[in-house]
Parts: sequence; C-alpha cells; structure tokens
Amino acid sequence: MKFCVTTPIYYVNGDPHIGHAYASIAADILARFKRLDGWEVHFCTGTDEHGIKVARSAEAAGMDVNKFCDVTSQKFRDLGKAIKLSNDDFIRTTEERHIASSRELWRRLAKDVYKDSYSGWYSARDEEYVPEEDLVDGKAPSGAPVEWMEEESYFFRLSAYQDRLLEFYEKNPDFIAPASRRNEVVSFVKSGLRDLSISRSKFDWGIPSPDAPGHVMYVWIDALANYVTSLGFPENIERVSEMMANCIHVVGKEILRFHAVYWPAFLMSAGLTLPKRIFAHGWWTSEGQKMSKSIGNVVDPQEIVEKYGLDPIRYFLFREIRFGEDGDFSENALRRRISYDLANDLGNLVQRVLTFVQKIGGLRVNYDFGADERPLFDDSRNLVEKLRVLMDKQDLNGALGEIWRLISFSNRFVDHMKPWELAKTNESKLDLVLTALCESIRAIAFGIAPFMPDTAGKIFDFMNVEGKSFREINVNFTNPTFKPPFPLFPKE
Ligand code: ME8
Repeated sequence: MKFCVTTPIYYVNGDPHIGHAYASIAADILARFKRLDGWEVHFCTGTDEHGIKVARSAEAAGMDVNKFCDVTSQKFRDLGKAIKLSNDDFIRTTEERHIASSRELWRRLAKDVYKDSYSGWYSARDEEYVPEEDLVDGKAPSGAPVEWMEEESYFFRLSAYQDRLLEFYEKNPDFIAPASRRNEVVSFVKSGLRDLSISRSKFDWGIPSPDAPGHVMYVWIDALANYVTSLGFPENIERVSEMMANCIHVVGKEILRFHAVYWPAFLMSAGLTLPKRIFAHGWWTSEGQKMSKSIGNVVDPQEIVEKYGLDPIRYFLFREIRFGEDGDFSENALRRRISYDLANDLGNLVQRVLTFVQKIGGLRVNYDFGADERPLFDDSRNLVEKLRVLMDKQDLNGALGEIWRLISFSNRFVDHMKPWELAKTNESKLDLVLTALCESIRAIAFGIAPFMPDTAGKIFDFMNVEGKSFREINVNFTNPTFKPPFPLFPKE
C-alpha cells in the first residue's frame, strides 16, 4: 500500500505566505492520515529555483542567484518546520539529482521535440507564454505584464496529445478534482492545443537542455520533473511507477493547466506512469481583499501561528471552506472557530470527561454496553471508516465535519447521562458511560491527529495511548491510568 502526495514547489522569488502554507498543510494532512492508516507514504515539497522570475528577483536584490536561492529556499524549509510538515523529502531544483533527472526526462521526450523559432508574448510573473488573443488590455489574463520574445527554441508536440489526453480524462473521471475544475481543463484541451516552447536560448538561468547547445529548459519542464526526481527517477523506475500510480498532486487552481495538461502529456511521451489525481485548491483572500504587498494584507504564516498557535490555524484553513473553493482569511472568523469549535466543543469535552475520570480515581472499564451507550461506541469505532471515504476524495472539510458530529454527540451524551449524578446513584452505569466516552475521545483524537497533530498528541498523552496507528482504536481499554488533563485551548 503505497501513497504519494506532493505540494507545488514554490518559487524562491519572494517570502512564503499563507497560500504556500495552505497547500503544504493540505498535503501534510493527507500524508499523516495515510501513515496512521498503515500506508507507506512519500510526501514531497520543495522549491522551484530556475527561470526569469527568480533570476530577476536575485538581480533586484543585488545578490548572486545561487546565494539568493539558498537564502530563500531556507525560508521555505523554516516555514515547513513552523507548520510541522511531515515531508519525507524537500527538493530544490538546483540540486544535482534534479538536474540529472530533468535532463533524462528531456531526452525521453526527444521523439516529440523539434527546433523552430518562437516569437510571442511571455509573462515572467506567471512564467508562461500568452497567446496574443488571450491578452487583456495588453496584459496576461492574470494581470501580469508581458514582454515580446523572439528566439530560437525547441518545441514539444503538445498538439499531438490532444486526443490522447481527452481519452485519458474520459477513462479517468477522477483524475482532475474538484469536478468543476475538470470541466475547465477538458474544454481547454478540446479548444485545441498548440505546441509548447520548451527551451530558452536568450537566457541561461536554467537546466541546460541535453543535445541542444545554448538552450536551457523552460522552467516548467524542470519544475514538473521534480515529482519524479523526488521518487528516484531515473534510477528507480519501479518506485516511480508504483508511487505515481497512487500520487496526488495538490496544486493551486492557477497552475492546474500545467499539471493536468502538460505534465500528463510529457509523462505519456516519456513512457512514465501518470499520477492518480491533480487536486486544485482555491485561493484565500485576506479580510475580504486580494492579498497584496501593496495593500499590506499578506498573511504571514509564521506570524499568525505565533499569535494563535499552529493547530488552530491548521484547523481553520480546512474547516472554514470546502477544500477546492476560495475562502476569506479573517482574524474574527479564526477567533470564532477557536472559541466555539476548539475550546467549547472539543476542549470542553476532553476536559470534563477526563477530569471526571481522575476525580473518581481512574476509569473502571466496562464494555457491557446497553442501548444508551451502544450508539456512541459504534460511532466511535466507525469513525475512521467514514473518514477514509472522505479523505480518499480529499474532502478535508467533510472529514472535520464528521469528527465534529462525534464531538457534538459526545457532548450531548454527557449532558444527557449526567455522570456527576450517576456517581452518586449508579456506579456501574457510570462505568459504562465513561468507558463509552473515553472510546469516543480516543477516536476523536485519532480523527483530528492528521489535522492537529499537537492537540491529538496531548490527548493521547492524557490517555496513555500511543497514537501511531488507527488500529489502536479497535483495542479495548483495560482499566488504564490516565494523566490529569489540562485545557487544550485555554481562553485568554
Ligand atoms: O506556481 N491562496 O510557485 P508559486 C491560496 N513554482 N493559495 C495561494 C495563494 C493564495 N492567496 N497565493 C498563492 C508556482 N497560492 C510554481 C509551481 S509546481 C511543479 C511549480 C498558491 O510560488 C498557488 O495557488 O507561485 C500555488 O499553488 C502556490 O501557492 C504558489 O506557488
């Protein structure tokens, strides 16, 4: 059982922002879930360091480009630590292993590559060629400025892949998710594909194209190749094939076309296995406005984590909106989530049940459940199976919804069963009620573990649960000694 998940590799032209943290945390959640579920996982992230945009940013900073890449790439590594990414690899496109891998990929495309000359518009910000008819008021559709370019270039015969791609989408209806995005891609391909310029000759910050003196690769070829480099291409083709077959590329919606059209065409041409799915996520605005340096509302992930804690941010990003849609990041909305969902619902449940268990001298396990406790017990034991179905669709928001259903059910159960009264009147009933509640808290802790690893870790620690595998959920407690809990989300 092998599973691979990737984030986009980030351009090192600027500092990391919440958009980068978002894609990375999404991939991290998927990776952690699969590991808990017993899968062998490869989770890769990294930095995209070639191309005009990066070269120009280095120049503007008055720095040598290699040095500039070292400094900025490190900031992305640091972000990874701050948001607790569990990545197995961090790839830089300037690494030797990647240069070798990209050059090998290029060689394998040879039958579909020809030399010609390119003349047209290029957007350095998007690192993308813009067809004349797509210009809007002389700019790229993204609003980025374009510049005229004329040079000798190698082309990839993308036009030859139109029918094969359409057939592939048809046969693999879940290749592109969410479904609305799939329709966009299909109509783009149906409208006709042009051959793609894949080398630059008037510019040299890139990987030299093999057998093409004076040419470096178009940055997107080199960038997309990162996914197979990380899996060991070209040495370890077997691993590349096995992992790619069950690989999810998490990407932002604006780079879907590169991943869902160009990348599969390159892989088909090179005779490599296509990934299982490209999942396109939406964009965050900040306090109702597009994030922009000039407005000064760019959310700095490290700052916000310092202010509110990591787990609340990880929770908020996937609870506030459906994964795939756009959302608005506002501190008020975040505070509401912390106060209601985290402190009131989750924090209180754990606190009141485990404190009560302490008060009566520990849990006296009793699994002879009756009609009162059985539904809660069944829901707890069935939680992971429900999450599995949702996580396989990358429905992260749905998964949190499911976990919170169990949290609400558990809280209602406490209110209804009133353990503090049972302690005086019916001790054996109390044992049943508390056993069922500890079962639900343990299942909840496993459910939230991929999303909020620190919080889950605290609950596991209170309950002396190892917390390494979902299989632990199916093992009955045996009169455990728990530790006294402390509030998970203390109110300021
Ligand atoms: O595109 N909200 O790199 P990049 C959500 N190097 N996500 C956002 C966002 C926002 N406001 N702003 C940006 C590249 N992003 C290429 C990828 S992969 C082979 C090469 C996301 O540094 C955006 O959607 O521009 C994209 O997925 C990532 O951050 C940006 O990356």
